Amino acid sequence: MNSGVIALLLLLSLALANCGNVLLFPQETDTAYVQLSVRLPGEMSWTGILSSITSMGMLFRCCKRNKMKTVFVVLLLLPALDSAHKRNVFLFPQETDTAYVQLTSEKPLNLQAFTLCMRVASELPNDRETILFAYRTNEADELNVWQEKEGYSLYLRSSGEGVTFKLPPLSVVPIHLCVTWESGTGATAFWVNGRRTMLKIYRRGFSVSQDGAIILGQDPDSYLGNFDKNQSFVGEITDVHMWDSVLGAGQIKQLYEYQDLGVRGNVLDWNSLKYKISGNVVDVSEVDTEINTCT
Ligand SMILES: [Ca+2]
Repeated sequence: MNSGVIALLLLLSLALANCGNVLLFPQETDTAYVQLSVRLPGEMSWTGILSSITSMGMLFRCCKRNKMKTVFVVLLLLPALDSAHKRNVFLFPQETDTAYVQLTSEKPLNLQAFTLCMRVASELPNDRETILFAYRTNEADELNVWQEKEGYSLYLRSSGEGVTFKLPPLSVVPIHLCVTWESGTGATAFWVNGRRTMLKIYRRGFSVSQDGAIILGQDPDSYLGNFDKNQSFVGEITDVHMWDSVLGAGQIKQLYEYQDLGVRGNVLDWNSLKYKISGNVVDVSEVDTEINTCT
């Protein structure tokens, strides 16, 4: 076995160890090629291109040791595109006191703990109060999340006494934002792109009450009413999930990194979301692809 073949085998093994498909074109020819086919994944409504490699044997047969003068090695690391997911993005194009989306939860929001996550982007200035999530009963603002001048805030059954975390303001690049709270200790934290803030103690011993309305886009000062244009949300919101427990750091990091698109909130599940749009909210359907990686 000459040194060229050994080098090729070494490159091949390194590439395979890296978990990619390797196309090896051993010599100049006018016959060897790989045709890439188009596959329609079952149940998916999009068209994807997936490499279908069937010619490796032919390529190796083309290699004649005594004629090997020039070696071309092409390493194509092609991750397998195994599945695609459609994702709704709610786009709030302008300040209004009419546009909002009402979400229907999977279960009542009588909560002693929660994790609430979303992906959100906005160009609104942070010297303005901007509602990010509102859950209001007939009686009170039960669970509200805001962007305010100082950062992001959580308010439980109050519009005046919240807990605020100093964080950079929203921008046109979406961030993955979560807030976690649990009644036993009152431990509260925000999570930005998978990273937790320091904990703060808020509303220890409290319970969130059921029978409210969940809305995105507006802050209701009464049940589904009394909106204020200057507090409305402008931008895009997607991937809203809510759990009745505090998720672990690893799970939140996975959500941020799209590593587990099977993770679904048991209170709000964006993958099977039931919602009703009022006013000027654009519901954009985005296709996202889960990329399998090898370990
Ligand atoms: Ca208000």
